[in-house]
Amino acid sequence: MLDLTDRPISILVLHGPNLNLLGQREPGIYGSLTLAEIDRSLEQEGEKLQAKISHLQSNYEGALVDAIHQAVGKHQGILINAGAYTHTSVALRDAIAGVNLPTVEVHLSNIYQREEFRHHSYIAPVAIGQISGFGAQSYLLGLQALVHYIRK
Ligand code: CA2
Repeated sequence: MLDLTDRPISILVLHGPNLNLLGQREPGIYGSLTLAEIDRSLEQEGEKLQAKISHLQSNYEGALVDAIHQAVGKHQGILINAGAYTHTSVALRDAIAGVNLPTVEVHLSNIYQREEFRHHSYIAPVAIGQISGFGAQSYLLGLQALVHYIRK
């Protein structure tokens, strides 16, 4: 018999612009793991949480908007590091608000300890929560929080 914890959950992980450069430059700010390594660790964490992970990185705002729209009916939640679009994109915010899927915003760095322009997030008001400053661990913490939120 199925109980709530047995429900199959599928999570869409979105990485925004320049995150494909991870592990190659700026390890002091963003850590030394590559994006592929972060995705692999999310898949492993997903296995523990019984959640399937699909991931996409794009440097194009419209591609991220399209992926959010296409998540409806396919995924139960979104984990997003929108990169610099966090601080600029009304389009991403409107897409997240429009699909009404629980979304967790994550950042590798602590955006509030950095330049003033990084302190504002267009995503935060439409996300169920935000995790910022724990390096690659931010993604894992975000995934745990999202899956627990969906199952509750
Ligand atoms: O801390 C984060 O995760 C950020 O979302 C990363 C974005 C930045 O614009 C946000 O303010 C905070 C930048 C991602 C760029 O990643 C790079 C990785 C290696 C080398 C250069 C950029």
